[in-house]
Amino acid sequence: MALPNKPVGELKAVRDPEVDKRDVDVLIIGGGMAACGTAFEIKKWASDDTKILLCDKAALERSGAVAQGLSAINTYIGENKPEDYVRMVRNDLMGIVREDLIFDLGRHVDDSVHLFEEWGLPVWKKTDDGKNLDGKKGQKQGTLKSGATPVRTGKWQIMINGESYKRIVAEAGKLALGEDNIVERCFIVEILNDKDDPNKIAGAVGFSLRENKVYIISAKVIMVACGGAVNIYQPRSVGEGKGRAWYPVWNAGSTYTMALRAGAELSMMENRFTPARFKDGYGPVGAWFLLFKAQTVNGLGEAFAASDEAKAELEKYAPYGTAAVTPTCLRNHLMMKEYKEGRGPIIMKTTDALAKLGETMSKKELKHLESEAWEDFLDMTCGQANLWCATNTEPEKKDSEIMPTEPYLLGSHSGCCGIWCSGPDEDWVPDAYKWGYNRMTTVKGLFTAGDGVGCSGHKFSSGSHAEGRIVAKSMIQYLKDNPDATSFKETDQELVDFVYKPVRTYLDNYEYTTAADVNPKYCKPAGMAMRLMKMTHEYGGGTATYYMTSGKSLEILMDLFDYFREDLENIAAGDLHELLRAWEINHRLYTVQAHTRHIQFREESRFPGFYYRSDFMGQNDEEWFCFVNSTYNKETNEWSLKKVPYTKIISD
Ligand code: SFD
Ligand code: AMP
Repeated sequence: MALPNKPVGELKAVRDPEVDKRDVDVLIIGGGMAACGTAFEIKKWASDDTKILLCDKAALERSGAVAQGLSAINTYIGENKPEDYVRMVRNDLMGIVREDLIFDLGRHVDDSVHLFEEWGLPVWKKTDDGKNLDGKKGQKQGTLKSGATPVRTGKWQIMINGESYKRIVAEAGKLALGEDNIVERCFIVEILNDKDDPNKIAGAVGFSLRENKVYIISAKVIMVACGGAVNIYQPRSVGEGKGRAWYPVWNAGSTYTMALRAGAELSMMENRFTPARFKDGYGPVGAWFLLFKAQTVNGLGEAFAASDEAKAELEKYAPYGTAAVTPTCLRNHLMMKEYKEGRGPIIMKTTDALAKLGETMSKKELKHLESEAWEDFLDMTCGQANLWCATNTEPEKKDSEIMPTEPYLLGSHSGCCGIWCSGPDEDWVPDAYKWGYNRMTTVKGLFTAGDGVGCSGHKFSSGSHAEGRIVAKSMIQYLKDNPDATSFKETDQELVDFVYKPVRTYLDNYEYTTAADVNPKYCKPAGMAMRLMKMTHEYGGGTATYYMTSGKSLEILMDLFDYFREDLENIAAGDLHELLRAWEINHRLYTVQAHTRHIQFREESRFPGFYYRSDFMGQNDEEWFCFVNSTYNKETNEWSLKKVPYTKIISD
């Protein structure tokens, strides 16, 4: 249950918090799409006496990437084949993906979409004469499960009225799991390993955002699904626009950091996502490209993406660049080329697109189309709609600029970084890809889903939910095989001291100066956040350098990370939200270190448009057509990286 907000101000942190100890069989960390899938599914497989706990740093109804809602479900297989879904994902991610995980997801995802509709999510439908019906009218056409036709934007995407998407999905998860088994406003800081087997999990530690309380949780099996990582690079929106980003600012790389610190192997952490978005408001472009068939032009008004020069550029990246749908990174790459050669900005011709669609519509239908254009943003990025209002932008009268954003790390959207997981234990899955329990990481008892699973992008909201459900079944299977209690070596006192260290640093030193934020004895999270983002922005291929980095820049960055890590020991927090930010910075640091170390290791530019190595431009299939995996040793602060072979399962 979530505790209510305090009537005024922040809750001051105290030196000695209360300790709340829990002993459960299953711990679910996170409350997003994946975790809600697990919450919904798990009791079906567990025995009645299985103790399950879910901890979310926020409130399930509006937490994670779907907080504001969404206007499309980007993975619905429908009339397509899961094999073709694998081919699409493989092409979009430049060839190196885990086809077992993707196929497994593709064959299960539609069931989650059918459930969403059953729970009340309005899905747009096509009429027999090809018209689009949304809202209640769409619902009257019948359900997808009963054979109604969705409004497809692309081959895989369907339109929804999804402002309340997360509330609907959370409600079902909460109901199935029971509110007593859910702790909201609880930030998990660290996963704890078993005292006798360092490659096995035994619990986790976190703290409350509403009370001075530390949670110490023993668990036999854990799922970590805390989404991706945002604000690891300086965003384009700074100063007055600070806080705006496309992916959810509150997802701080906790998935990757907690897993890597527990010893889990990561994979393809070099991959990132720098989505083309409506400039400054970060409004998504998918509906504009696919549903409204809008075109982009450069600053000279040229349709640059269709030019002969663009074709020649894409041919360099065949077979991906020459495929029917250009991979996301290469679409960006073409834009970056325009910017770099002085032909920016890039303009989305919203006016032409709506005018063309309007040619065959009545006045009423046209009005409805215009309101759909607004709803696309009001459903999932309402800041973009605000920006349109603020800048007198009526999309039918005035075009908008689009631009690739700062880098985000994620494994569920059009990126594929994450944790190296076992695939399904089935005979068509290569031995190197499976070790017993589907979606278990390389640490015994630690599972992940959604943004956490590496090498398997394009799951989106529906796929993340479906993957959470796959994990539910798999965790219970693991629990049945491993019923014995686990225990960690840390004492309660050590764990409290660890989690509340920033509070103690603050209380010990704040009286030394008159301004709480300026103190020679500590650093505050706000300043550390800016410092981290400046480092990665300039040296790690941020927007400052058009996503370009090099061996030398990365070498400097690694040094800066070391100083940063030392200073993090002196981070201070005066209230509970500041304590949250202190730990978020810590999680961001480890995540972005993993990211840039992978970029350093992979001596090629596999994903042009997402990032470039100036010293290794172009792809080098001979040496680098493989996964890059890494591990971290928290006792020695050492990273190890290696190449892992790729196996093709689905033919071209
Ligand atoms: O338009 C801790 N996504 C889209 N998916 C679609 O299907 N259609 C779209 O239209 C999509 N688009 C889109 C999308 C996302 C965003 C932000 C926008 C637009 C603006 C992607 C999906 O949303 C995404 O794939 C899934 O949500 C991923 O699911 P998951 O479960 O991996 O992550 P989450 O939902 O963000 O949840 C994370 C949870 O973890 C919690 N958390 N809890 C405890 N301790 C910690 N340390 C924690 N750290 C985080 C969070 O509170 C949250 O509950 S479009 O662009 O294409
Ligand atoms: P976005 O709004 O960019 O997140 O995209 C939503 C969905 O549309 C995702 O499945 C994207 O892969 C897809 N998409 C976006 N833009 C294009 C495009 N220009 N061509 C093909 N697919 C696209």
